[in-house]
Amino acid sequence: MELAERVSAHNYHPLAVVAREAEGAWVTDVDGKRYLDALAAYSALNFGHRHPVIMAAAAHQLERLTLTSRAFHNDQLGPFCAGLATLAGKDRVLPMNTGAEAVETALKLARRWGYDVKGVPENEARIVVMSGNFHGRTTTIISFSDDPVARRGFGPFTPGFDTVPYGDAAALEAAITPNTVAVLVEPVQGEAGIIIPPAGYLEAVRRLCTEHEVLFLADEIQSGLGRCGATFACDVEEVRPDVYILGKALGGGVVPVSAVVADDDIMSVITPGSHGSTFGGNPLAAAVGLAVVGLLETGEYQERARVLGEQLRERLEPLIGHGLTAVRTRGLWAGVDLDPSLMSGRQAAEGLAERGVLCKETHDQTLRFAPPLVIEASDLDLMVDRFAEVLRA
Ligand code: IF1
Repeated sequence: MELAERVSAHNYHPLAVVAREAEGAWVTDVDGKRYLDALAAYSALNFGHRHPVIMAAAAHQLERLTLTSRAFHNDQLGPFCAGLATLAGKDRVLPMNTGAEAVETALKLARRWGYDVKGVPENEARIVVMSGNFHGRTTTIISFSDDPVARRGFGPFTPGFDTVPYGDAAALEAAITPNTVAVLVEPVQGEAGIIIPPAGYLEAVRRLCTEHEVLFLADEIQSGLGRCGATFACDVEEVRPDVYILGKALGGGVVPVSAVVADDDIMSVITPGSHGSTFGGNPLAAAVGLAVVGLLETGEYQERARVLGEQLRERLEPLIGHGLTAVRTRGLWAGVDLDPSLMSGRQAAEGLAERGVLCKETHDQTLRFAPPLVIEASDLDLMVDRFAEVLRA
């Protein structure tokens, strides 16, 4: 820990836990202490640490071919894109690596679609984004963040974005102009504290986008791939966006894998040489991504998230008024607001770490629970029992 603090940039303030190995929902530190992982790398570990199916796919591919660049084909990209496109009910996949790259890709896709298909005048495209959004850390993405900590000292910023209150369909309708090409929205806001929009909001976004010929870009990087009790968070409201933006768990917790998934009438505006990435769609990433698609095709993990999420909600809600002021859940994902007079989110996370549970606060008073979807029901109870102990301490 001291070495890392001496030689790596201080862009994080980690808990004093040094992980050495992990399996499933459990992490072991360098002293042999075991922790239950209630963060799952912000939902990048939906299938747990080192899931055997994912590790087997990675090991097999490591023995054959790891990288070619996109200058040539490889035998893994086709099957991966076909599997993911089918899972999403779309025609085509543009593979990238990190979530931010997929968000940037979707923004470029929407702008070019606006010019080439919708007929918006060049350089006049507008994209509507939400208050409280988190879509990544690139300069363009923080240009439309409303978090001063994410923006300070990083200007000048990219123009072309209009912000509306999250969950407010009327405000969204008012913000759409003839030059609006897309709406970018998290179906559930993660960093904001697992903020669930009012019932019917995602349907309203869908209706408004259809009426005004605007692309509905769903950032499912954190909410997708089983976390919300369905393949995508949009599925919970039976809404189908024009573009799925995926990442995190798509890489199985092994390598960064992200993707933009859409039909041909949108994806066809991307022509050879107009967008790319050294590692996007590499054979190792594609092999792991295909294994993840295979895990999601059974529906087993979506069901687990639903059933365990219900157990989590039933265990957390009685704590309202006993240390908590609010509980928000969707699938196996919970945001709880701590009573400020009791403790901060950081203090709660530290208390949980002392009791062998890894968690992370978001902003000052909110703690988020996002254990791997492979967690045992008994371990989920243990997680809440430890949390109740922290609140009582
Ligand atoms: C950090 C937050 C979570 C995301 C959504 C895109 C991205 C993310 C909905 C970008 C990434 C990560 C980034 C990481 C911590 C974590 C995070 F606290 F930052 F906001 F999860 F809530 N869309 N979220 O949640 O994906 O480029 O990171 O692969 O930056 O501290 P990425």
